[in-house]
Amino acid sequence: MRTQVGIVGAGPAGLMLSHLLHLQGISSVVLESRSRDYVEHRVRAGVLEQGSVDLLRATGLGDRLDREGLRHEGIELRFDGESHRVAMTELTGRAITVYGQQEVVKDLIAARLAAGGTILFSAEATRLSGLESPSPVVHYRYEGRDEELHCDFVVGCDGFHGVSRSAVPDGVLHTYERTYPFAWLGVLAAAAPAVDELIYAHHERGFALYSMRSPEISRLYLQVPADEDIADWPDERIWAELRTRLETVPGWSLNEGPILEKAITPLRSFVVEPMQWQRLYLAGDAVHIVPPTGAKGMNLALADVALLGDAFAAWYADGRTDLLDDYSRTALRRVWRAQQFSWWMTSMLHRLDADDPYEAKLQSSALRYLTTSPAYATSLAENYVGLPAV
Ligand code: RFL
Ligand code: PHB
Repeated sequence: MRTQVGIVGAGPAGLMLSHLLHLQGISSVVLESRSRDYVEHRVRAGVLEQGSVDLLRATGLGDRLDREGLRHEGIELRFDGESHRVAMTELTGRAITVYGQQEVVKDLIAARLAAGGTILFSAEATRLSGLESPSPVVHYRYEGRDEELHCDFVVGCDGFHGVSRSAVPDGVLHTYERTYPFAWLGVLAAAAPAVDELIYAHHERGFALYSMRSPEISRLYLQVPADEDIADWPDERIWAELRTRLETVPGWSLNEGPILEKAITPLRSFVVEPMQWQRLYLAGDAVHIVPPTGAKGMNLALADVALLGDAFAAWYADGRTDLLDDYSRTALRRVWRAQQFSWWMTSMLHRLDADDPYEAKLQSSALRYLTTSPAYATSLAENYVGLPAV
């Protein structure tokens, strides 16, 4: 098979890139190791920055998002038995939209298939070759056979565990990373959200987050130790811990309901530089991971491929290489802003070291400062809703 741009991975990055290329008249094929059903039902991110919403609308994907997405103009911080609102829209003029990642993925798949695009599901890329030539190849397994996808460029959008990054020879890439001694236990519950806005709660037993997906579905997270086993968390224990960490304000209680799904995700900060080698471009979680506290992962993936869409358009329209050459440098500016913001939010809100009361005092002071200083709160708000330029 031959196409102009070969894309590995049908997450938000790969699918959005294929959609953007199609709008520019550039052909692409997306290879995805999982089934369509699997990627459409994988519960992950939920917060779209203003810039991501603008991109989805501008490329014809705004209809269901505008009908079902929940626009939020603030977030709540809970700590020391108090509750404070960060009025994001008042402070920045911008807002976030709560709309599940799997809904973005469904909308993108539907748009690509309606336009006659090719997404091969259950097609696992096994290796890349010829990246230094004008015609690189993605080798993949499909329906029990070894196949080849020949293209002008390969874009690795295959997430943290994908194969694309490892096609770059040793010594080229630099890795920057941080692991945290805790993870998030995330649950999806058939319970009406008890609030209109997200609650980020700092508690001596650990961080908790109250989010949602719709007027009927809540999405909740608990900080747990990094090596925690989900089998040790029956539903009753999860609800009890959520109540302890979130019901800290007099007269407020959460709504409980059947837990539809639960999983534990480790927290990690990770960046690989540069994001390109020869004819291979890397985007999204394949080259950078942020802890979810800043809600940046999916937004960064979309921002990467927005740059790539313009860069390939310039190359195919008039042979311009400047945008392709600048891709890594330009993308990394936003990536590092999100890294710092996500690390800062994570450090401020989680229980770090139980034996270090000094850390806990710093956290309380930072949280209190956010509630008294518009300048500090604006810094949080403008990063959270997404900076137009970085
Ligand atoms: P994805 O979504 O991981 O997609 C990669 C795809 O590549 C496929 N693949 C392969 N396909 C073919 N051949 C191979 N060899 C392959 N290897 C892998 C995989 O099956 C997959 O379909 O990466 P992408 O597109 O870069 O998107 C990144 C986002 O998914 C990720 O950053 C976010 O989910 C992170 N994240 C959040 N981001 C936000 O912006 N806001 C949030 O509120 C937010 N909350 C979260 C999150 C991630 C979480 N988890 C579970 C990691 C909350 C959680 C709990
Ligand atoms: C979510 O709704 O899944 C969510 C919201 C905010 C975050 C992370 C995840 O910071």
